[in-house]
Amino acid sequence: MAIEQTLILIKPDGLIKSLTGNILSRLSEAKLIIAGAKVVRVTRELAEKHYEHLKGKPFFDELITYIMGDIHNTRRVVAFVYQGEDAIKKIRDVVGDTNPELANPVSIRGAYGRITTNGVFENVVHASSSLEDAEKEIKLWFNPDEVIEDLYPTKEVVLSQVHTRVWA
Ligand code: DAT
Ligand code: MG
Repeated sequence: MAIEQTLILIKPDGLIKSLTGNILSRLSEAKLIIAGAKVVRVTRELAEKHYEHLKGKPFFDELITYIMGDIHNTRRVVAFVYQGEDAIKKIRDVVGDTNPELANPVSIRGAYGRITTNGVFENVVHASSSLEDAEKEIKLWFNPDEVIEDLYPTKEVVLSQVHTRVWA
C-alpha cells in the first residue's frame, strides 16, 4: 500500500474544550508519523479556500465563521500533516463521520462532536478525505520548509523586495 500524507486540523471547538491531548492520543492509534505541525491564525481567505468546494451550501457562512474561530472566540487551529501507509483512510476511520451524531461513538467526532442549535456540525477535527484533497490542503496550510520531507515537487525561486518580520 502506498505512503500517503493527510492534513489534520484541530478545530476551535477542540481547542477550547482542551481536547488536543485526547485527540492526539486517538490519532496515534493509526500508527503514522507526524511530518508537520503548527498553530495557525485562520484568515477568511484561508477558510474560504479550504472549504471552497462547499461554497453555495446553506451552511457555508456558519462553517467559515466556525473554522475562523469566531464562534469560540479563538482565532486559531492546530494543523498537522500525518504520513504513512494508507494514512488518509486510517485517519478518517479514527476521526469518524462528518455528522457527529451519526459518527461511531468511539470515533473522535462521535465522542466529542455536537450539532449546535444553529445547525453547525462542531465536529472537532478536519481530516483530508482523498489524495487530491490532501495535496490541495497540505499545500494550502503548509509551506515546503514547514514539513520534514519533500512531500510534493518544489522549485526554487529568488525573491527580492520581500517584506518579512524578524525578532527585534
Ligand atoms: P468532512 O469534514 O467530513 O470532510 P465535508 O468536507 O463534506 O466533511 O464538509 C466539511 C465540513 O462542513 C464538515 O466538517 C462540517 C460541515 N458540514 C458538512 N455537511 C454539513 C451539513 N449538512 N450541515 C452542517 N454542516 C455541514
Ligand atoms: Mg472534507
